[in-house]
Amino acid sequence: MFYQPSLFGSDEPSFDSLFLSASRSELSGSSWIEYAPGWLSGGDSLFDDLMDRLDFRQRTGIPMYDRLVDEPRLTSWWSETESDEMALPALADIRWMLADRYDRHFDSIGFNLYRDQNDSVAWHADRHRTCVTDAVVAILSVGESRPFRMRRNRELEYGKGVGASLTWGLGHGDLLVMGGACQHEWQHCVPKRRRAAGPRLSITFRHDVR
Ligand SMILES: O=C(O)CCC(=O)C(=O)O
Repeated sequence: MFYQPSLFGSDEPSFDSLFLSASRSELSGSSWIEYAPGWLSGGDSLFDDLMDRLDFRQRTGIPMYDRLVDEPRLTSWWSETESDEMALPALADIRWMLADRYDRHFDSIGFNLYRDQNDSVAWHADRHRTCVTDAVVAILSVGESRPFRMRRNRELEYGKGVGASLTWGLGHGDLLVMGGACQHEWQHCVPKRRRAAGPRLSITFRHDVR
């Protein structure tokens, strides 16, 4: 069954409130991933709406090996403490739906715009692991499909050899949720792509961000 928020016209975004396509994978350690392909439909109008409303910027001075570089993507940020809920009306129902399913109060949303195949984010784990032990991070992807990769955290694996990485192809309307100890035991990245790619927006819901 698809629930339809009342914001848009005929192709308004709707999401699978029963999470029928969701499947959970237990990862080694005490981490898990839930992946719901096609969770959102009407992603085109959501993409357009967010592009109109958000201000994106490029972070600079990001350490990369022995250099400081410009981050190869654009970002924007919404937080409950600093912004009005109605600044992003299309996401209000989605935020509450995720809160209900994952039992977390998602108080901030990060937006990452990968303009083309050359934009990417390097291997990392989310920084708010320093204040939350069992973080749930929900990523809703709209626009071009990009691979989302995960590998065991290299610091934990030191001396044990390099394990294989796991890959999900995150397409238009797909939802991927990381939970348990993912931000401690695992790292994730979105690599550059060789093949030409149009824009992709990842909408990343986090809780207890301080
Ligand atoms: O764009 C994505 O799917 C991942 C985003 C991410 O890992 C981050 O911003 O920390």
